[in-house]
Amino acid sequence: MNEAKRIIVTSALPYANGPLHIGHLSGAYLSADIYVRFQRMMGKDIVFICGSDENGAAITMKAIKEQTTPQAVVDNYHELFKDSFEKMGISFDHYHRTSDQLHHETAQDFFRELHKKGKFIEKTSEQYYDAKANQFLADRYIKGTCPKCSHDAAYGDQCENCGSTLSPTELINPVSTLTGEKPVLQQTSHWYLPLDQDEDWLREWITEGTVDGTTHHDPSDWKKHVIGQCKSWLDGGLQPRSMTRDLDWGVDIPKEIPGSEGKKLYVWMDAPIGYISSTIAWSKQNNKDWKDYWKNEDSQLIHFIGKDNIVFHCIIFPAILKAHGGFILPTNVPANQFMNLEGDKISTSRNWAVWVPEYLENMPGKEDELRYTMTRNMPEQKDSEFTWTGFQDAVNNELVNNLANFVNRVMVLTHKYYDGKVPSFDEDEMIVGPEGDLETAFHDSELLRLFDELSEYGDHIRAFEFRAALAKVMEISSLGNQILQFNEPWKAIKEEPEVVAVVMNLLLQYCAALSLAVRPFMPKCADNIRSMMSLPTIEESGEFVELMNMLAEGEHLVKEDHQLNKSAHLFTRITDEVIQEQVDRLNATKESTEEIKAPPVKENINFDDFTKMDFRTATVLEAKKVPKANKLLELKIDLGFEQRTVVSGIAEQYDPTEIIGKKVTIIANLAARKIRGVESQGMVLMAENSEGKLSFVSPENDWENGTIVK
Ligand code: B3M
Ligand code: ZN
Repeated sequence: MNEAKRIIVTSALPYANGPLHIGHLSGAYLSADIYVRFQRMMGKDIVFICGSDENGAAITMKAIKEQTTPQAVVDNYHELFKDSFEKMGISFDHYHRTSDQLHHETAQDFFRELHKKGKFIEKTSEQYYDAKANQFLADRYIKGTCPKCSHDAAYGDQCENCGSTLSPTELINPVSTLTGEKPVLQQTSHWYLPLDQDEDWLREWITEGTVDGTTHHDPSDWKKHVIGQCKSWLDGGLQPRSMTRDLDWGVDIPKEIPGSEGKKLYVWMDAPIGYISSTIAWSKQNNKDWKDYWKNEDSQLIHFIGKDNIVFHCIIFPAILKAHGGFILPTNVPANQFMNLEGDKISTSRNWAVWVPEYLENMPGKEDELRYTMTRNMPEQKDSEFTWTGFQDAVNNELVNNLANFVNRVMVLTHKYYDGKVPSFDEDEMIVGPEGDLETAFHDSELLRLFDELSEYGDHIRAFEFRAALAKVMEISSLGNQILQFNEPWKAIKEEPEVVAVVMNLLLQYCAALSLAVRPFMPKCADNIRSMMSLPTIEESGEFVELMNMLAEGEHLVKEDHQLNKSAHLFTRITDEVIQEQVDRLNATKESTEEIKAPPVKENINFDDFTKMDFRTATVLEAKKVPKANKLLELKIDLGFEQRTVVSGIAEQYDPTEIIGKKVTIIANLAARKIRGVESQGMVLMAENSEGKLSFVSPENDWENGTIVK
């Protein structure tokens, strides 16, 4: 794989129908920002693209609910997003919007090109029509009784009570949410993308990383859960997917195409094209050619998204790009898993979230603290958890006690002993290293240690392992604290001033290196360190390359006699009161849940009976529906010492794609039995609540598969 000349990075376009919450940040925005800031410091030609996703039924539903217009809804959230992203330091090169005319034209040109090339198949089908509203109804505009659990307010596409995926015609007693009328089935035609015809090349591209036998990327660079989800979709068989809808809001089908009247582009066709229209807008403002980034094989395309968007970015959009022709395909789609909140899934409808605008209002000036906490808990490989006490611990025990404390001590001692000037020193002086052993004045070899640590840091970021890269930064700060602790300059200054000079000079090099390493994660903290040290502001244009060259040459990052500015505290402690306030605020919004009525306990068994059962931890590797069995999924489970097939009755609540990588508990010595023709070798433990909702019983820690549960 040759080095990319250009990189285009996109973050999922947030739906403009609700504020951003921390789950959005951890999923697609903070991760991308860390990566882009680092690559800018590597001197890369990189462009960071996003914008508001303003089309689709979700927007018009919100407008109806708020008795306003779709444009008013998207205008409000578009401004709110821009403000939130800017304050959180998400440094897009261009933030566009899909209600914009340029986007409509770009998306229409895309549709026109596919239509001209005969890439669509036109199909007529029956859809619900509301005669009073005089329009066809999108799935979400239809409500009725769920055929699976009899919940009386299921939507046309999904029952939120039992989680079943539905189609509108399955609903019992459907009504239109627009007028309350009973809708009638009417014929309508749409343009479908025959994804079934893309299955072969998509499978090759996803699993081999090749296109028509030519290497495109290395699949081992992709996250396993992303590939696993794509394989599940491919194994399930791709179906033709309609790329148009009967809607009154969104991108018109080009007027010259017969039958286009009243039809709009499917939002998941138009939204990803929003990345391209946003790049076009950016290129116009920056005198660049957008085609260099989207149509040139020596460019790389990287999509940052949450796991619920994987199929759209790894299957549907690549199929659209390939159908159009001339576009590059994504080199990587490092989708994150979900961030949960205080033991529960973040939920917009249940208002169970830490909303970014609220955080910014309640915790002014603490953007870097949130960036730090979100990164150290980033759900890179599996779902993770945000808790307010965890936030407090991360800030107080790590940012304050480690990083801020280290930089402050070095600054204060330099002012105290050398009037704030970087001291000169004797190269041959002995000092105590971070391992606590007395070593020769290894000042320059110590700089090589910094070089090694920062090389690993850079490798982690390039591999989208942001937690590990951040841990490296904190490790360097800890090493610095250890050198301080072992050499005790406050004592040695009288008897061995020459030792103190080496130590303080060295630790000032550490601080200068940290100011750059911190930058992608906490830009304000980085600027504060640079300003305290009276070093040039970071412009994010190749500084990291320069740093590494200097360290490799043993060159000092701050020169002798360089005058520091006054020292200041980088972070302050978060008090219990502040945390309690956030927890109370969160709980005040949580709707009360009915009293859970647990079924009676079964009759007792003796301990010997219990010891006969062998429970183990395991991971779901693959999942697919069992043909003709609505309730069943066939799972491939990794038990560590072996892989097994297990059939599980969870298909009505879990989509195969969303459980790849899930940690589960299974009973491993249950005799194998055939279920609908599939031999099931064990059983996955599920908790079922009083409403019939299911939940996995997962181990708390991420230990090896096959761990005994007793
Ligand atoms: N707005 C879905 C979401 O916000 C959608 C992303 C579009 S990226 C092209 O999760
Ligand atoms: Zn249901």
